[in-house]
Amino acid sequence: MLEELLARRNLPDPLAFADGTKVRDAEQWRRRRQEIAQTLCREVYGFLPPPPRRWRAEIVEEDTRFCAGKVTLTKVMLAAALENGEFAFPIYCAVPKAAQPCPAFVHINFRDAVPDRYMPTEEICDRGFAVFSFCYTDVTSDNGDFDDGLAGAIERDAHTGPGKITLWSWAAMRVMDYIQSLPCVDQRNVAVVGHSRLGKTALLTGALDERFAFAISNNSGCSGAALSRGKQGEDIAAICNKFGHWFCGNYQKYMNKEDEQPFDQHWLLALTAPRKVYVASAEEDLWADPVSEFLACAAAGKVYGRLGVAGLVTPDRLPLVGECLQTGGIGYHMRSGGHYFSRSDWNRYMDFMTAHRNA
Ligand code: GTR
Repeated sequence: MLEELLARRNLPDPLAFADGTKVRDAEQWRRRRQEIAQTLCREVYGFLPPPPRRWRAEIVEEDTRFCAGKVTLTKVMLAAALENGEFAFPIYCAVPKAAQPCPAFVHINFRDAVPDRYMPTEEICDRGFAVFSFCYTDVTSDNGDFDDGLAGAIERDAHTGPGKITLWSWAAMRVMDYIQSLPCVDQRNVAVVGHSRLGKTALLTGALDERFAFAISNNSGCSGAALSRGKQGEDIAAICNKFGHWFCGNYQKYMNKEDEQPFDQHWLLALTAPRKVYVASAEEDLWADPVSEFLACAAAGKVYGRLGVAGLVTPDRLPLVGECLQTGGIGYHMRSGGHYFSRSDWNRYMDFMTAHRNA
């Protein structure tokens, strides 16, 4: 049944190079990965600014008694030297004291609060995970102002320069730079996670930065985890009309022309292979389109298969509400309810990371 549903979407093959030759092994996949990354950056998200020439971290606040003393919470300013000067933004680091080094999340959040309604910090730390978060608008505003924050510190090409999603991704990578200096974190088990527009951002981050062992997208939908071909709810025209600043200029040319894309969103998921990627949908989130999110996982699973690892392990049918597929390298669940980043989503991500923890 799934093969038939996928065939109807008429998807471009991530395992075929632009010249038509097929990827046969992991070595060729490494090259094809580069080709896919170039395509998605050039056509959808814009190219990442280069990493900073220099960066530094300064702890500006520290609470060693957070969560009744179980957790150390620090506020750290990360400052990077860039083309047009220095750019700095605050991050919030909640690290449990027990069982270090611990696996960790980089959570790209809508707010800077700790905890936050999308981030149950104590529950996360109680399960042995650290969580490093930042507020996306502390990096650059969520609008067409490309002079604000990080955007103002770099030069940007109108067609292929970074959209705002890419700039938020770049910041998540700087959090990873900082994490790499911390002995309290299990470096082999760091995830990047976000919800909705920030789920799109988390997928791009995990796709492009192989230091992340897990990329987790909560209800990311259009131009995130969901296939664009045949998608219900939001489409490329709707997203570009309202949120064109999230993307590079080139993306506009695919408005109402989904079928002309030489790629589709399963390529974004596939970039994480053979590392782990997780997509979560919500039953009532029809704007995001759970079916198109799920089918993208099934399509990306073929890349995992070619690399000799399980991708999406699923019965041959669409997912049921409440179903949780965590056996393969691609995780998926369908939560009941609407567009939201809930505690149950977090718990499932932690289940998956625990089951797939890298030794
Ligand atoms: C919606 C947008 C979605 C999703 C969401 C969000 O309005 O159309 O693509 O990203 O915003 O980020 O909350």
